Amino acid sequence: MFTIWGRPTSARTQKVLWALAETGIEFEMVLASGTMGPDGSVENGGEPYGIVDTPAYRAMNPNGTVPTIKDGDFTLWESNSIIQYLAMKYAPDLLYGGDLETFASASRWMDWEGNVFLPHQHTLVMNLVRLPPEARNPDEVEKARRALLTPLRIIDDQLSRTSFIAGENFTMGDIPIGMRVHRWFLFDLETPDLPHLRRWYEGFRLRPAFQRHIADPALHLSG
Ligand SMILES: N[C@@H](CCC(=O)N[C@@H](CS)C(=O)NCC(=O)O)C(=O)O
Repeated sequence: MFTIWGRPTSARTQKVLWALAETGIEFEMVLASGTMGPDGSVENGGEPYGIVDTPAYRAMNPNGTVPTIKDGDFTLWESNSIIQYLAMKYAPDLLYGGDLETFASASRWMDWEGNVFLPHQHTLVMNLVRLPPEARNPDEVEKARRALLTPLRIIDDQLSRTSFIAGENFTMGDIPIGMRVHRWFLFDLETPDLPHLRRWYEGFRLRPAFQRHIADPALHLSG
């Protein structure tokens, strides 16, 4: 039995759901969150899904964050580590071509997503979607937009040389950055010409796993 605890609007949960759908394994999802629930975010008066503050959940994930997975007796948190686990256990050929160097290259882009792209996109999410309108800061939005232009160009440059982020085939490395790039376009901010990134984006958007768990704008734009 494979279980994931998370919420559908969480970027980190979405990445894992995309990877799970790529593997095709059966899983159960338990809705869990301290900050959002069925009626939106706690910031906007909604009730959270909960669970993350219970002793049973904290015993699995002491951070009280989502996602967490349980595969049989094995428990794991940290979204990108979960994706790497899924890749190695269930889909090495599909998610890294069964090749160590491709795995390392994809893994590097996954770290980069968390270290370089995510902090600025988090600012955008808060100031465009999650915070109540009176608490949003347009200067912060512009600063974060500008800060993301460099990483977007780095992705575009990589994709001018390879079809996908870690080589000629789709890998697990495309999942975290792909989700972030989708969010970037949904925010509809001023964007430079990024022809290689656009070509890659138009391609992976057709994947059924992306369509199922990432594509819907409401998953990214509802606070
Ligand atoms: N580095 C962790 C971060 C986990 C994290 O902060 N998740 C967010 C959702 S994207 C969260 O739990 N937010 C609070 C909540 O929903 O209760 C990971 O990648 O899994």
